[in-house]
Amino acid sequence: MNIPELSAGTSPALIAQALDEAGCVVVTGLISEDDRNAVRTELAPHMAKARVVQDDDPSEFYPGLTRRTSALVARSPAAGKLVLDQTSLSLCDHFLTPNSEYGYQLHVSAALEVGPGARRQILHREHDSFTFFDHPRPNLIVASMWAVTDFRADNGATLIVPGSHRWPERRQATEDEILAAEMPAGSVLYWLGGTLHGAGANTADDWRYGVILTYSLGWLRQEENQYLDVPPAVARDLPEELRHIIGYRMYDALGFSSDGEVGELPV
Ligand SMILES: O=C(O)CCC(=O)C(=O)O
Ligand SMILES: [Fe+2]
Repeated sequence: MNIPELSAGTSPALIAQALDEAGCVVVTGLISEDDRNAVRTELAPHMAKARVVQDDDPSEFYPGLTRRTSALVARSPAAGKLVLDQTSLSLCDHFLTPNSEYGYQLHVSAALEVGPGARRQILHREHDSFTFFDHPRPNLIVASMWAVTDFRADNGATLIVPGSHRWPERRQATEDEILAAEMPAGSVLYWLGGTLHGAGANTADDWRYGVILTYSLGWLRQEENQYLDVPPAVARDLPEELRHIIGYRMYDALGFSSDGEVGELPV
């Protein structure tokens, strides 16, 4: 099975169909160069502080020779714009709303740079924390990786196993089933919570720069604690839709707070 590739402007229904069938899909041409540059510029002071581990520990989730920063909604308005991208939201509507009638939420935000010499990341599934559900698990997560630079097989493009979202838990991927999601800067790779994937090894001289944004059902615990990463004093000034998607709102009876009328910030 291959990674389907579609271009921006393709109907949301066709993108959703490809993602459903393969468990992954690349959509090209979704972010402009200006927006990519804005993300990099806004995050640069935070990336500069990221510690790059030189001695790789093979059991660590994140390989050495990589750089990461989170809390993107607080740190980068340009990344906040990506969180609300219409293609992403339409995929969340399709895959998450049936299991989460009061809405979905941002689950993780991070900029991930893979440096020369970095090893391959351990293949994993984004929904691995939700062990309560038996395999194959229901749709809990939609994930996206935004290519800020070109993603090539030799500079650490995300590795993905098409079709693995429907596999039994124990089935291991063979090498020929693991594909590099090569895509030009400005593209996005989408995958489902059950699809096996991980960052590729970087055998080239340049750093691969990607922004991962994942979304989950509104009644699950978020992987990134948005209330700490985007505290009320920051959330108050965000566009309402962005504040809502990071969790400053009620999900039915869940999430009230004594300070807000319905679990939302007073504005
Ligand atoms: O960096 C990548 O290509 C993948 C990262 C990833 O899968 C993760 O952080 O969960
Ligand atoms: Fe992942």
